[in-house]
Amino acid sequence: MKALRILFFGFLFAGILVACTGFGSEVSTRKYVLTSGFEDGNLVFLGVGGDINGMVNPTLRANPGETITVMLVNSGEGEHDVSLPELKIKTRRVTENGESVSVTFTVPNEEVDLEYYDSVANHAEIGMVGVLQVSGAVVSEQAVEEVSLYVDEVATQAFKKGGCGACHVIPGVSGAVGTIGPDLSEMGKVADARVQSREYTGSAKTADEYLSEALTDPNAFVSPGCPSGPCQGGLMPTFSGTLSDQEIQAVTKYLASLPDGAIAVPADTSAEPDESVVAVGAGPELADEDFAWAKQAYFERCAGCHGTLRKGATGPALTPDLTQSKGTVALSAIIFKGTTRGMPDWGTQGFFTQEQAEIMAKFLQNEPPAPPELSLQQMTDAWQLITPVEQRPTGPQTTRDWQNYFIVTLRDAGQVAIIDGDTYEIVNTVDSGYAVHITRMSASGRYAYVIGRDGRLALIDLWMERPEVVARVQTCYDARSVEVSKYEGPEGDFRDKYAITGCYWPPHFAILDGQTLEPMKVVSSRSYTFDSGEYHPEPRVASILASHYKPEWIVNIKETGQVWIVNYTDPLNPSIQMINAALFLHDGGLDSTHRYFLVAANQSNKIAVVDLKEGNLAGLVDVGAVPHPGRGANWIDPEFGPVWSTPHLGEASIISVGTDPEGHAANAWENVRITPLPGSGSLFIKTHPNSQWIWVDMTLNSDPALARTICVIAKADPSKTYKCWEVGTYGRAVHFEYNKDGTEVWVSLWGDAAKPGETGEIVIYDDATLEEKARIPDLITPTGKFSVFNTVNDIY
Ligand code: DHE
Repeated sequence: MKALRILFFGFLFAGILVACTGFGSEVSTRKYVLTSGFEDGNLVFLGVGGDINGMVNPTLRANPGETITVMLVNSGEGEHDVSLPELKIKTRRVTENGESVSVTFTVPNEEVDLEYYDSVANHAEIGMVGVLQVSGAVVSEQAVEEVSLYVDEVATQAFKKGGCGACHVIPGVSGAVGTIGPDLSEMGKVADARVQSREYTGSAKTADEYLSEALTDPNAFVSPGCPSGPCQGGLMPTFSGTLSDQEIQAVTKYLASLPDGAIAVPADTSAEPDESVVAVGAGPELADEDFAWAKQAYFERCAGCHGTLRKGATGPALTPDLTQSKGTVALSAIIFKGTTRGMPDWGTQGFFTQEQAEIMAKFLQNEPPAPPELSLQQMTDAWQLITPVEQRPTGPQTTRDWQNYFIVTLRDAGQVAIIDGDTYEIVNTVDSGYAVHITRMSASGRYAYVIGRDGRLALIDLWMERPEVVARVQTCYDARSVEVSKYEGPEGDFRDKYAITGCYWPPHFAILDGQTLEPMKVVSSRSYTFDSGEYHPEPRVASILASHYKPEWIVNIKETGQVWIVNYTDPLNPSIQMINAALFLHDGGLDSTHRYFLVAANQSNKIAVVDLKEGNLAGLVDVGAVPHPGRGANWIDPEFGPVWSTPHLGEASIISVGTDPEGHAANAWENVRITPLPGSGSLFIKTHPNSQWIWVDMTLNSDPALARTICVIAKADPSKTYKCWEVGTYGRAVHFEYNKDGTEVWVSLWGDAAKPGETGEIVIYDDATLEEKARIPDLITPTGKFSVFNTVNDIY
């Protein structure tokens, strides 16, 4: 295969040599070949062949008085030259892909360091600059196998230009360690086998044609072999417009040569990049208005998974040292099309245009802007007590069964609807924070606490005839969780006394007066990772749960992997017990006895179990890819006894963990059962002690039909799904909630706020028969629904 490549590029090189200038009559004893390229988002010179092969802005060496040749080959990234100002040398510009120029000259007869650079535009400023070192220590000749090395160079540069390493493992290409698409290490062999296989749907007859087709018409055949299962159609972009014909041919030839023709990666650019030494250049330029748009869109769509400082958690880290090598093309394809591992397809869903996906891709290659902090005083200054406690009702003013209210998130309206669970009437709709996330109830059930992603918290009094917001506060700029004090026992009665908010940014939690929301205390979660003890500047506060056992909150610190047990008996001086658990703690719930708290460490593929009575880690359970339980589901497995279940974002299954260390000791904190689902992308699962079913969604599946499909599993036969069906004809089915007596299940159909008739609705099912009972139509993007009674009592 190597020979083939040499033949192919022999033609090209004939052209290059004809184009060379400057050899003149001098006899050169040393030749260096440079090409233009990108490294970490910067334009650079790359060494080709010999000792400098693959090196960025290589140091060229010569003996004093030696005559050497420097050749520059344009790899397609604009116009370039080579200048050595001290020697008054400046080559002509190479403007076309593959065009070359060379210059032969005699270096000074003394030891000296001479700068060489590209004098075109600001290329030197942004990275194309190196040193020619004249020193008596250089003796050996620099032999350049020009032809074959240049072939590889075109291919590796094209891989970088296309950002292929963001999704694929590509031997010989530094930093190409992506796990979204197939591993290309043996692509030559694979392509040979594919064209002959029955499953192949494209029109190629040879391996080369197959590879070329994969680059120019990737949907002709979608590979079954991605790391997390079959690859997703439509994700791989076409490179027809991005790479030149010559580059596509080089890439094709290189891939066809694998595994035997793999280039050895130079020692200083190993395939597993050492993050501590990766140089970060300036990211691609963005106009001010594009930067401002991307900053806001990142906060709204991306920060939740990737972090405000982009250090990663539910989604991977997106700091420039990692994104620049992926490049704009690959990043925008991922942003637009999503991945099977849970990254939403923002473009296909209509949230970003292709152009906006590119702007976001460029934004991600720049340093994240520093977000502001928020002090207790600032929280207090903005706090609003709308109806003081003494002006509120002293008993329920309504004749409705307010404990059977559902507080329904209307996500994109920034509101919640309070819906009567008996009559399905909307009792009131109130404004809350931007993109409302969750609601929790006070221990008596009287108050609902609604938190938006923007950290705005609204307190609603459900005793009012028409429930209204009685207080507001903002304790974060980016938040996901709120909880209340629920304990009543020998240590005191703390019901309805305090509230706590958990913030993504700034990374802290805040303790508030439960009846007025007056800020009382703020505690930073910035700390050190539990395992390696590394400082983390942004450990976000994920789920928070109130213990029924003690006056304590269970506060999950995502990036440091610790569960903090916060005792609130003295909220101004709270004591915190730190329990080491697992990195990337996210969402979770209690077991049926309320003694144990089970929390998903989502990117660690684990469930951590905390014993709230003993205050220690009871277990750590290995589960599938990216578990996402919501609060999970508690039920009795016919074979394994009491279990708690979670579905996954990253794989098509539910797993069940044994939760009864006394009655079923052998199963306790073990992954005892896997129930397959028709697709991945699940967000929520739910059941009720009175129900024979477990309900599960697949909200983030990239197949629109599966995204609006829900399934039920019979507790009597949990080895498979009992029934799956589409909840509607548009949108995504998400989140379940039971009514107070456990006879009905409410499911949200999450639509598009901009499409009248398809904005969203709630679909209500009879839990016994699974028959649809009613729909509450024309709601704006309903997502979570929280029954007052079930939320107070942690029934799920
Ligand atoms: Fe949520 C719960 C975080 C995306 C709807 N979500 C939670 C909790 C956390 C969290 C930490 C647990 C709170 C608790 O129990 O105290 N959610 C995040 C994210 O970081 C993430 C992945 C990305 C983001 O940018 O926010 C995310 N969540 C979503 C959504 O896209 C959902 C479907 C719609 C939305 O609001 O944007 C969504 N999350 C929910 C709901 C719950 C929730 C409905 C409560 C479930 C329950 O039954 O308790």
